[in-house]
Amino acid sequence: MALLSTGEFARASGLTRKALRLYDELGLLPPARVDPGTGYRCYEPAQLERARLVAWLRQLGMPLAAIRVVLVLPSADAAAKRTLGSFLISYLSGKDIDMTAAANEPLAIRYAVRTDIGLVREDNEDAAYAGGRLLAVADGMGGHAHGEVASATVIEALRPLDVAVPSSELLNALDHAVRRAGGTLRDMAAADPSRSGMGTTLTALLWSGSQLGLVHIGDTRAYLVRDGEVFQITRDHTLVQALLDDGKITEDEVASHPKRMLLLRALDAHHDFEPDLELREAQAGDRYLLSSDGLHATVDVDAIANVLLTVADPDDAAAALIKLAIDGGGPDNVTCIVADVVAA
Ligand SMILES: [Mn+2]
Repeated sequence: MALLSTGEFARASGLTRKALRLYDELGLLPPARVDPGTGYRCYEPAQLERARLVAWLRQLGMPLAAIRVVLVLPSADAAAKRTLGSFLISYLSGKDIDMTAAANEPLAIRYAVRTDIGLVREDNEDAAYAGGRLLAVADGMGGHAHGEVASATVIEALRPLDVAVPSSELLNALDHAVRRAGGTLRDMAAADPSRSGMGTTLTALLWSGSQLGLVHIGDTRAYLVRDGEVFQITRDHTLVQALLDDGKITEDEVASHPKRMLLLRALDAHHDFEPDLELREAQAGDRYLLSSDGLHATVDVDAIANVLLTVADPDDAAAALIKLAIDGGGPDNVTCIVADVVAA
């Protein structure tokens, strides 16, 4: 079928050319084709339906961010239709509702964070952040004062995400923040070569309704407790994990392996390692643990699971886990965030 010029498409859809340009920039309504020479935009007739929907919602005064959420809803999804219907009814009756949260089951988290320098180290190079929508643990490396800078840098890059991020943008937002942090580390190392060896791990969770974005690089970990079972939901980017995966060593050999500390991936000034990114579904009743390797390198997984399954209060559980690491000799900094998912 013949493509429509911008002018034809604007007339047919009731949107101005200026609006079409804006909606393209926002990713709401990208043209079917942009001529590489002239830059002229062309649209398919089939895009008219979406354009008319955008025009109609704009006439109602619906904010662009909410329109974006509506457009990504699968049209056959009954729950999504209900959400849109309730939004429109609320909107037309003058009530304000949060479209991003309403698209999902409303969940909240009860969280606690604890960190300890341990018994051996002179600095605490771990950094953490815990807020209503964002949980993050980073373990810095690179020697005196530098590891702290690296872990704080990535946490600072993530901190602005502790707001209402639409669920369709969770992974983009996390990926973007991690890349920005990598850029900052590169700038710091270029300005001060003594910092060129610094780097950090990162494990973070970002909530939007019942959707959960997970970003992970290095050997900090995330665990999920669901239905009385404990699952490690991140995979360490370490040499020993790779050797385990290849069947070259056994679980029992990990603890005594001479290179058990060696990371294959971290966020640093020299590499462009990809973080693991994953979208997950949270449920009321879930419990999450984010922790630095000061916990799992010292405390065995059964003892960690026992605390997670038996200590009800998140802060008491985080404190009990830290105590296990200290009782085990506290050879490293240790940080734990325990978060319980509850119906809002
Ligand atoms: Mn550590």
